[in-house]
Order: sequence, then C-alpha cells, then structure tokens
Amino acid sequence: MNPIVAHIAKPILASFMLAAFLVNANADESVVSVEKMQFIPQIIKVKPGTTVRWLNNEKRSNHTISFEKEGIPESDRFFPGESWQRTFEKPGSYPYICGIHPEMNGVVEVVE
Ligand SMILES: [Cu+2]
Repeated sequence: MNPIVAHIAKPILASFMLAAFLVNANADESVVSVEKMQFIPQIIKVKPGTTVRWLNNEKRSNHTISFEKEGIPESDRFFPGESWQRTFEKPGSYPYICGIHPEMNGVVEVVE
C-alpha cells in the first residue's frame, strides 16, 4: 500500500473497529434463529432489559412465538426474513413454543 494511503487508512480502520466493538459491547438485543423447524439456540441466557428477536431463517415455513404458560397473546405469524421480538425486564425462566408447530420449543433464561 502507498505509505500516504496507509497513513490515512489506518486511523479510519481503527475507528471502525472501535465503533464495531462499542456497538457489540452495548448490545441489548439477542437473536434466536428460527431454521429447520428449530429455535437456535434452544436455550438463550440474557440479562434483564434484553430484547430477544426471533428471526425466521426458513426457506418457506412461517412460525409464531407463544408463551402459553404466561397466558399472553401469541405473536403474529412471521415469515422468512421477518422477525418478532420481546423485551425481558424481570429475571426468570420463560419457556415458549411455536403456536403452529407445538413440538418446536425453547426457553429464554433472564439472569442478572
Ligand atoms: Cu413453527
């Protein structure tokens, strides 16, 4: 690389890397991938205040998220490329299923 270009590029690259690190360090969102009729990871551990986003990575299938034991309304169906999210404020164990495919299940563990 031309030394002048390198002189300019290095600090720019460093600041991009720092920004990426800071975004990651402050992440209060966790993603569960929905693929091949499974929630991945099946058990996700998060801190209070975290938003968990379920992202449909299927080719065709649509799904819902149902915290049926809590008795709260089931999510709308979300299709490939779409997601649904919920923010968890209180510590606890939050089991859920897919309302369309009840054999699909997962747990959000909210731990201080
Ligand atoms: Cu499903």
